[in-house]
Amino acid sequence: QEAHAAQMERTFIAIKPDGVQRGLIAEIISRFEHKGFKLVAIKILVPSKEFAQKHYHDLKDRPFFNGLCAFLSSGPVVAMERESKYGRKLIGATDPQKSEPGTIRGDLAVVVGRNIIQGSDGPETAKDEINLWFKPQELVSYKSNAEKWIY
Ligand code: RTP
Repeated sequence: QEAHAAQMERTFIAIKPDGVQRGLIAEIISRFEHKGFKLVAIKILVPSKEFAQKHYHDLKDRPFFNGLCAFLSSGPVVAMERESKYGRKLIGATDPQKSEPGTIRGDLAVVVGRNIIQGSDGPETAKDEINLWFKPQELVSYKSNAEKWIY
């Protein structure tokens, strides 16, 4: 069981300032919780502009980079780490106009610059994002009995 937990893929998820200010924290968290993705870290913070630039460093050459970093640092963000492989399916396509109904963005967001949530796009970016946002002592390790029934 310990080995299983250690190997389980981890993903970083953040509810962006628009999701927090629209009062969607509980709605978004409940989607992951109901699916059965185990929460191992969570906190609320206002990221600095420099921190946002680090988080989005891959996009630094894109025309929307400055606006995106300004927006991420404009208010509280709820940062989470979960054990899950398929977070992106629940989140939906980057552009909410193209995300399927049933996904978080498809159901709750309208425009690409205000798509309420971010999730790692693969195991490598997940590791980088988790290291950027969380200290090791902020992660909890526990056995969820529900895993026996869901997975
Ligand atoms: P995320 O990292 O936020 O989950 O988003 P993603 O992988 O689905 O999309 P990515 O290409 O990494 O873009 C990061 C965020 O930038 C904003 N964006 N704006 N044309 C635009 O104005 C534009 N394109 C992307 C979105 O908020 C996207 O989530």
